[in-house]
Amino acid sequence: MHRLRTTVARLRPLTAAQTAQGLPQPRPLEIKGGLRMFRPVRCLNSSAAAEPFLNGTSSNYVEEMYHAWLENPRNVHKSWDIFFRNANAGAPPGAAYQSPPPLNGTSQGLAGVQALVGAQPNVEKLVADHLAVQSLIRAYQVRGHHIAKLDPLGISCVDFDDAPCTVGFQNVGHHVAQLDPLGIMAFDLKTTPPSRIIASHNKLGLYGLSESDLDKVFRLPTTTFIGGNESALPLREIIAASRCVDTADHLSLFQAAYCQHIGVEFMFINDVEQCQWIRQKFETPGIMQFSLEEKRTLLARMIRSTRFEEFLQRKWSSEKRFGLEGCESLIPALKTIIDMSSLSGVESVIMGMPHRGRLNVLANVIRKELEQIFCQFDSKLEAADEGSGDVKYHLGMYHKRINRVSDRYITMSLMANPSHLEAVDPVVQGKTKAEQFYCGDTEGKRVMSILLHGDAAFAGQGVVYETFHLSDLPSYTTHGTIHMVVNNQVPGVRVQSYPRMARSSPYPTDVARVVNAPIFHVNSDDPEAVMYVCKVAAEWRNTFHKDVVIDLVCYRRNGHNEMDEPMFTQPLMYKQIKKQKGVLKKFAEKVIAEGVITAQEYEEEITTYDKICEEAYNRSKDEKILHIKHWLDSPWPDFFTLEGQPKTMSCPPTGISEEELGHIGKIAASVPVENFTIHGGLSRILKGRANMVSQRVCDWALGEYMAFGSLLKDGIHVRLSGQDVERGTFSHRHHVLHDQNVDKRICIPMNHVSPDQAPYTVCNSSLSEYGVLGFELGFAMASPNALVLWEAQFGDFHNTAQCIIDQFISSGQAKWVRQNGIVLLLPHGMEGMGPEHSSARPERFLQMCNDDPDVCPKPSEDFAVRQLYDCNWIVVNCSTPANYFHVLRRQILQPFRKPLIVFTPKSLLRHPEAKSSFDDMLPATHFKRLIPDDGPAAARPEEVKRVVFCTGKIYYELTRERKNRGMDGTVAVVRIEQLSPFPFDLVKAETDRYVNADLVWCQEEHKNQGYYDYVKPRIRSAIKRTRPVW
Ligand SMILES: Cc1ncc(C[n+]2csc(CCOP(=O)(O)OP(=O)(O)O)c2C)c(N)n1
Repeated sequence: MHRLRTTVARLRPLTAAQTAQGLPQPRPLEIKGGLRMFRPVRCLNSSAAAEPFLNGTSSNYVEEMYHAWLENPRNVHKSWDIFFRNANAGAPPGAAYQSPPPLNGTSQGLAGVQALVGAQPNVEKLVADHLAVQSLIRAYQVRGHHIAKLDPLGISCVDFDDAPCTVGFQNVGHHVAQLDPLGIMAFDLKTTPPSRIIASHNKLGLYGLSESDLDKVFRLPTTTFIGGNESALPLREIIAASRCVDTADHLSLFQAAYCQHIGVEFMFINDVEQCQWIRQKFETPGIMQFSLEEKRTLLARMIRSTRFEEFLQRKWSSEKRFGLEGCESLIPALKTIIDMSSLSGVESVIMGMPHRGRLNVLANVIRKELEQIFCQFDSKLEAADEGSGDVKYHLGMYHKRINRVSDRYITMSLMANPSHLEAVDPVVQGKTKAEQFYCGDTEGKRVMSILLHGDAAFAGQGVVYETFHLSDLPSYTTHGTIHMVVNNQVPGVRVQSYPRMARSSPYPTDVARVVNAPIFHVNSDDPEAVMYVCKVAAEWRNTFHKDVVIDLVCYRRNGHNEMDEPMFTQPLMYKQIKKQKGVLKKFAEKVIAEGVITAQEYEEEITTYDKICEEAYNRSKDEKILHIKHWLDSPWPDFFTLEGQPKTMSCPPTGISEEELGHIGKIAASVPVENFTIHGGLSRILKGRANMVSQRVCDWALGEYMAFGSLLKDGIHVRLSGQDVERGTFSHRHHVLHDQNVDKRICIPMNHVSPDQAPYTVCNSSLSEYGVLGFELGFAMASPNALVLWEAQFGDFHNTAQCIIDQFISSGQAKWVRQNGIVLLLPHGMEGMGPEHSSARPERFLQMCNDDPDVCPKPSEDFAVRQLYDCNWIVVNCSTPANYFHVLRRQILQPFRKPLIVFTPKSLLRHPEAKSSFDDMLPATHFKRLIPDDGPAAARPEEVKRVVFCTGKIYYELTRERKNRGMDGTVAVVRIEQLSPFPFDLVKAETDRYVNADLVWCQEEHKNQGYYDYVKPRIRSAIKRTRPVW
């Protein structure tokens, strides 16, 4: 009760008139920025109802009353006056108090009580008014963006529900609900103060306010910066008055902050500090100011952006170029982000973007030589290397240059991307993470990413969501990405007409809300607003290292491409677009009127840039050959020769010394940290490993340990990522040990192999295949000196990442001359899990191999390596731990990088026969592409009636059956361990040995699945079709 009354005293509103008339000790009226500002005034001689006598603990309050009374007894209420007089006269504690005198005369008692009761509704109104104003303020913060003028065409079709919506407890109450049955929920949601808010524009009545309240002065809550230095304002200035006001001069402060060309969506963020930060950036009066220099730079950038597209249009009017017309502000937007980031210490920016505006970004942001861009429009240009066609809008780029604003070097790379929209998002994240990792940038202060999106793709593609969900995971975070949505309000190529048909969310950006990324919607026809928003976004990223989204609301002046007729499907929109004055023109007129630049200077600037383009165009005619390798987003300069070739065409043996095997084996069987208690079951597993080491054998997990450990020892970073990879889905790996007594205490023995080893990263991923595989692919792009592996929990799950496999992994080199050594581990085997959950679908991977089934490559000394160099990827199914060990090491020791697909076993992980001796892993040993039969059949090959070729685990079933049937001497079982590139030479050698045998392929998969369709024609080619293959 005491608190409420104290608050009531503070909240009492004064009308502006009262304030100006000078009620007790009025403070001066100030004029600021054309707005009247009122200082708050404390009224201490308020009514008995407003200030009933307080007992108890309000010492501050009493003290204030006392000081006010000392100044002038009339400043305070009669009851306080009597109290202080009595107290000063020496009345004992408790005796100084007298009941308040009645307001209407001298009689006390009932009349006094009635007076209090009668005044109560005023108190309630007082409280209600202030709460209403707070609600209104919050409503602007929450929903101001709904009425912001974001659409440059003024025809926005996004229909926001104007019905009252309550937030507050309803919105954030779930943050404090006790949801975790264990009561140990680690997730710490900071709550915004719960309150009930009705957001609706110009509906004072809904808040219990009326026009007569507009001149009352209200104290501002601490959750707004709208008052600048003032802590109270008249309602009229806080919010929009009931009648619509058009000119900026007459806008209310909240309208100016939230309802103009910038719409800020942030109130869903559950961090008070972050919300306050954003409020300060957008509410502080006069905060959006630019220097003359900034305005000039902005104009120059707008000129480049606009004139570049116009130049292309003039020169190649009948070519597709996916131009930026209608969103020319994108270029200054990106450049502002890069300037700000460079100023704050960022040295490398990695970007991913779709086709629209890509050439402009290459020319004016990355600063690729213009002639290199123009020459690509020449149809006679020949490719010098293996890269393939239609790459103009897909090529990547890497460029280091001085940033003029910060005067510091900055490297910019634009990742090559496929047509599949948004597929590049996680790849950019992975590459960014890798660059951060390799330069020790643990907080993302030196390397950052920017992702550009189309509005339809951002809303529609699930990988956007998957990528957002990586953004705050320790092993996947890139410490904040700036997302820029080129929202031209045309959701699709040409078939769909309205956003209403393309998504179910009001904005295309709503997906970002799941990670609490603030969303800044901005009208792209206001370049200054765009620049401001970009500055804030860069500062946000630099301050909080979290994702942020800029929704650049624009339009598409042409169709999907320049050849398209948009009027077919969007007649009204395009009528409006035809009338729309270009943004450059509008902005130039504005800054010329402001005196920032003269009309003549403007024309000169245009002429200068046009001349630059013209000269580059002339030079471009000299380019006869297109070198796609000049368009690499991640060059590996020391890995190749200057000509971009492998330094050798041989691969050293992949075995390691006995001593090294023993040492790594010991680490794999130990807990290399003191006082660390592991689970009893795990102790048994480690003991089993120790036994194997003493017997000089490896099972699958130990073979993998040997490969990883030895590479780490040689300074090769190893990163293994995927769902449950730390333990291994089949509980065989256990690379991360957990202390059973200390929560979250872990130990990774692999990081204890050697003092100067490379770090080992093993990380359980989120439950995503598309996003995580894309991420790891990007990680593997950053450096050739890392073994990056992604393991599917079960092999069939790779199909949700099919886009990354099809678009990047299988075809990346052919399209972009881009090598990548990513390893896919795909548990495979028909082991009782049903038809859709057993197979990693080897047939699909084999179908995408580029080796010709009908052509046996010529035998040569470096046959095996050359075959690897020529293939698009390597597909293996190893039957022994030793071969798995070798193939992993070969990935790094071979002089180039190729993706490696490994079908890994399930039951073989614990199969007693699926073990390898150390002898098979010693120096001079290597990966066996084919393992011949080494039993009685091989000893007397002429007696063999049948050679059974197979791959993987079925070998063990075949040999058991052969033994059971007493056929060891008549049936040879040959394992093809490397399916692609196909070991034509070794298969031929085997068939030559068994001259009297028929040739059979055996697999556990159905005949139209598995390997049969791939191997059969190749075996036949290997033997020149001299014998049938069954
Ligand atoms: C995954 C995928 N599906 C479909 C397409 C075909 N496509 C190319 S551009 C485009 C429209 C994309 O719209 P939006 O994201 O709004 O970008 P805009 O073209 O309008 O800039 C579509 C559907 C594609 N490239 N990728």
